[in-house]
Amino acid sequence: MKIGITCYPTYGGSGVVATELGKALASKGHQIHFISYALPHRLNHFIENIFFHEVEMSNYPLFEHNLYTLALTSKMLEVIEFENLDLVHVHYAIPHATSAYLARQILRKSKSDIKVITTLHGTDITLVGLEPSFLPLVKFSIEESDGVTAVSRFLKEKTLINYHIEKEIDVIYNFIDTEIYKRVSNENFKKMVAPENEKILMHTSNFRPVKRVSDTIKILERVKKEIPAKLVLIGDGPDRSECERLVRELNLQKDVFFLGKQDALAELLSAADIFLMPSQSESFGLSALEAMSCGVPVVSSSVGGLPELVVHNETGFIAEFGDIDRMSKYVVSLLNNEKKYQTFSQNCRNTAVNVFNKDIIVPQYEQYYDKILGS
Ligand code: GMT
Repeated sequence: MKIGITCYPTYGGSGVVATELGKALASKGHQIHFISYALPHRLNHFIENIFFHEVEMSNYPLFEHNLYTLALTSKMLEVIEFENLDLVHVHYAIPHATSAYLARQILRKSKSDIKVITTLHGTDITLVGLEPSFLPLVKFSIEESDGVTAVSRFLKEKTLINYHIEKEIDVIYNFIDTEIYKRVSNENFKKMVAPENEKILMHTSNFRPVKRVSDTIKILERVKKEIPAKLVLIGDGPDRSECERLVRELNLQKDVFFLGKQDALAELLSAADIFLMPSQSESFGLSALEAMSCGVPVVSSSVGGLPELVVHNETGFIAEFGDIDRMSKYVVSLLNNEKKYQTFSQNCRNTAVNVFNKDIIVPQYEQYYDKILGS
């Protein structure tokens, strides 16, 4: 199959899923054409069957705001025609689903056709998509897509309810390469962070307000009263300065490590005892899955799609978002019970391998493509 994939090329989870999907499909012999404004960051070396097409932006002085949606449409049209694509699969509805819709309509004028599949990831539906300036267009673009998938049951239900849509939406969960995300020895890092063998709590995110990163610091403060512990924060974003300020205010400078953006995540996650995800909204929680695949139990909020991933009292614990006391108690109780901890850790790895494995989920996308192309 010849497939066009459009996604945000940055560190966000939707871009990661789109890029890993493209790589997995390419390894199975499909020809994949990424169309975006920059090279997705996980495509940093040559991979057979993968091509990248950069969307060029005009800087004409009259256009005070950039017209990316239109430039993307034109690039999609060019690639669809020149490369003879079978379908375009866009990740994150805004504005990608709208550009793909426009491209398809333009092609229909010249009697050719292309199938458009939209995968919904999160805030495109639960947050920014609901803003009045986007809502009608998001609803329309979803309704007009030939196929729509969502990364959790929660997100599917939210889409149908919030946008009054009656369309069939298939749930295809996010996936993980369990051969890359697995526990490896990382004694040097452990020694650096926890020289006295303290327990290590970890969190990775883009430090957006919705992630509630400051809650992880408040959890550490409470946990430390019961067990010697450290906190490692990976990633960067708007809330980082505020978190650094909170660390100083609580006098936790020696206990909290800000690593910034990192690539070798499996090595870092392998050093963790508990992964924290106290988000206010989370349609799936890909970084929690990355941790679970490395055998790290998760203590998270119970919002969105998280309960579909973090099974309470099996692979971790969930609590209402903002309930820092309860999350801290869960961390302490799990870290104090070695037998239970080992069972949870094994459950996490098993869930990643048996439920969310790349080899299980990627064929679901292939079957979905066949279904849409045959319809
Ligand atoms: O929706 C976002 O905030 C951005 C998006 C991304 O690009 O990181 O994150 C969403 O998609 C991920 C991949 O499917 C999910 O794992 C995240 O849970 C989801 N984020 C939210 O729902 C806040």
